[in-house]
Amino acid sequence: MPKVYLGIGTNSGRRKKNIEVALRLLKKEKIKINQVSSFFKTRPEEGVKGSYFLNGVAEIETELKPKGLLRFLKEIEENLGRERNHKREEPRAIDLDIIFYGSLILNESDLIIPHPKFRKRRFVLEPLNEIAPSFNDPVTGKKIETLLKENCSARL
Ligand code: PH2
Ligand code: MG
Ligand code: MG
Repeated sequence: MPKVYLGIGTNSGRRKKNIEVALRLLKKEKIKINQVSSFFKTRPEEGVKGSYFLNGVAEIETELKPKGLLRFLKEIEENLGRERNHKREEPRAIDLDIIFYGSLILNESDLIIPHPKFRKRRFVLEPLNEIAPSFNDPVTGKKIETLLKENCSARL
């Protein structure tokens, strides 16, 4: 089974609790959680309102195909109180994003893998570098540790 990396973010409600519940719900589907990174306190970026985020990543293995996994992640987000028509600038109890699905490259209107913005996001690269520094981004062929150095060191 491919190694799948999920970005996890929360900036409303009881953040730690939200993460615990999301991880518990993930295990209910045919999902094995291999590793979970530390969670970093980060400032909301890209115009999102509200106070600080807790951001981390998890490495999972699953028999679900990408679209099935996406559907399941949305279900968990809804279980945690996120509305279906959530506006992108509003705070969120939980946000679960597929960063990588093994070495798959997918470009569809409802799902792009690898996640199109992760290379610029320190709040993803930093925790990812903690659990998978040598993982290769299938699009650029670069390792996570390289992407982190290249894209985020100027803002250290
Ligand atoms: N997610 C976004 C936009 N901005 N900022 C932080 N710090 N953490 C996030 O997870 C995040 C964000 C879109 O989902
Ligand atoms: Mg997101
Ligand atoms: Mg999302």
